[in-house]
Amino acid sequence: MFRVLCLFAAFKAGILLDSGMLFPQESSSREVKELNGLWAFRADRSPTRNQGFQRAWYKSRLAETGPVIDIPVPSSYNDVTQDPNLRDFIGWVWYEREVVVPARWISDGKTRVVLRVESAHYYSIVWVNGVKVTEHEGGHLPFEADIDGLLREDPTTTTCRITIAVNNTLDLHTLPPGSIQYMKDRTMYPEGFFVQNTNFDFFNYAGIHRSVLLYTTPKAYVDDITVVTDFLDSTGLVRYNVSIQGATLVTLKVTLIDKDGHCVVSSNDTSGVLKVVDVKLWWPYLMHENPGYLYSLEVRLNAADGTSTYEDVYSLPVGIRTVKVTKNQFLINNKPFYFHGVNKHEDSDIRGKGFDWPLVVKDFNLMKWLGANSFRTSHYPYAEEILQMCDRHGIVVIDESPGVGIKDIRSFENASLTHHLEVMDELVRRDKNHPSVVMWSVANEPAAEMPPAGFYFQMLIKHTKVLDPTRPVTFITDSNYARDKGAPYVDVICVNSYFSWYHDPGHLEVIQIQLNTQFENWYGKYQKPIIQSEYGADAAPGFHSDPPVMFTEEYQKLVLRDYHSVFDQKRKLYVVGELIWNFADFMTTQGVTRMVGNKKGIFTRQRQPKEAAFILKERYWRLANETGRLPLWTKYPCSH
Ligand code: BDP
Repeated sequence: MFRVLCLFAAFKAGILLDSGMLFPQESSSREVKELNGLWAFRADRSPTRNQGFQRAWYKSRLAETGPVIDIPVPSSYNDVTQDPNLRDFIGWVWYEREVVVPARWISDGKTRVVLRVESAHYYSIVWVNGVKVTEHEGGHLPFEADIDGLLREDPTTTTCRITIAVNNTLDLHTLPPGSIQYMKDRTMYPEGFFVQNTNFDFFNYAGIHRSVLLYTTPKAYVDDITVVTDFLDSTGLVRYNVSIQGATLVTLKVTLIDKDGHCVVSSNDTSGVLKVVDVKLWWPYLMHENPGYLYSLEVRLNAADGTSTYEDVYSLPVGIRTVKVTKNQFLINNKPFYFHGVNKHEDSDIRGKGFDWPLVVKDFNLMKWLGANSFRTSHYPYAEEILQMCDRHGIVVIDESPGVGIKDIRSFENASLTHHLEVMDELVRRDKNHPSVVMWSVANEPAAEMPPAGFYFQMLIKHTKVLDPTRPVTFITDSNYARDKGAPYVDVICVNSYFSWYHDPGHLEVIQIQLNTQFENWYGKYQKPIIQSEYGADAAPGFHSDPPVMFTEEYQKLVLRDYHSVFDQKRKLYVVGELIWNFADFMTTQGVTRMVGNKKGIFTRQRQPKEAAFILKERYWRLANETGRLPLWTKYPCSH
């Protein structure tokens, strides 16, 4: 108990942002209006990409500024038209939509109206009726603005015009970083030619990728909730803190409700510890007969100011579980947990990185079919709806920041570090309450051998631990263990390697010896648990060759087989997980090493299995049978 209290004190102190970012939800006191669908769209094709600002496109209807097209939200804009220039467009694009706001939201001065964008890549500026309401840097996390004051300026009209300008340009201090290169040789390139350079291996899809919505709360409202859980024997402990905005005089009721709707325990304090007798713990998929058990923490606040009274109700799903790391184990609820899972991307045909429920549901069904108990959000934070699915299904998540492709020494400067720390603030603020999230990953394959990397990662990891002392922190490494400047600070070593692919291509016979050396070196030096956070090989679906050659389905299968035989030796010692690269084929920048994208998926981009998927399925179910307690139906996985 003392441990929970201490952890929580630090957790609370760590959050530097001054407001919460609770997922918008309907309740007896809150309404939600999704603004998804078709938006008017115009790319600023002027040479400087600045015409929209010079001519103040936000001041009138976008269609009055020039030609507009329909673009769906949520979706990347890149792949939905036939225009090659839009597919590869770099710079500002403008979105606009007129919205009818329910009249009572405007007339009722006790209502707060919030405009929220779940994610827009990369930099966004938002106007309502021509007035700027917010701007935000970063392509994968939500931002919002209170707009009721603005709407009430003209209470006679219930329509409002929302304009969002989004710029996908990446520079040395963005996350991920990139650089713009102008080609000035007119014998080689046309006037104004420039390219966006990046050091990451996925297409820089752009646009409004997740929902845009309006939601209401009363003027006095539950702004944030933080929970930290623990248990002692059969008693669960839910340490909670509720922060409130808009009122000082408040009565509060916090009630923990079980899955059957029974009130388990309640309190009237804004923070405290709830004791749950005969607790039902949150367990990962395939580790327990009843994975993903969630209570619901209902927070009901009543407040009053001189003239009005307010009631607000918010229900937060709560999974009670612990995460700990020893020198050679990863423990969930004090039991060894072995990650047998995948790395993913938010990526699909036509939509690009646009959120799409059918895709999300298909991917969860495929992961469960595969027997995967976990995934890593390579290489950026995923939609919160995906984490909610993980909470409910017991799929364990390594939650990664967009710190991918940090390879230029200038991207380790203070400006970059400051922004990276802010992104961690936003990420932890959004995802801190998800039981499925068991570890933070601050970056993927940075140039960890560069001199400033040590300081950079020390700061980043320390900061993340202050934000959340309850979860381990890692970054994903690919570099030589002896030169890695960040590894001393991580809790779990996560290593990516591609033996017989990028090194010794075609030589399957090197895999076992090189992988063994990799593990022994890392463990010998750091004595920390290790996850093989990426491994794999490209396979063009339908390409076959025996004896196997690179890019065939046979070769991909054999790479997996050789990796697995070493995992099986080391998982008895200190290897605590294996995550295949990748769950599905995905789109990349064009280049000579990529044939219509990266083909290391065990599923195609259309989510059909390659032969490797069956190898992995057989293995993951075997691992689950050895290490977990399967629900009855899973004894016969083939029928599912
Ligand atoms: C890894 C990167 C990943 C790439 C993969 C590959 O982390 O983003 O897609 O290599 O080359 O090093 O397939």
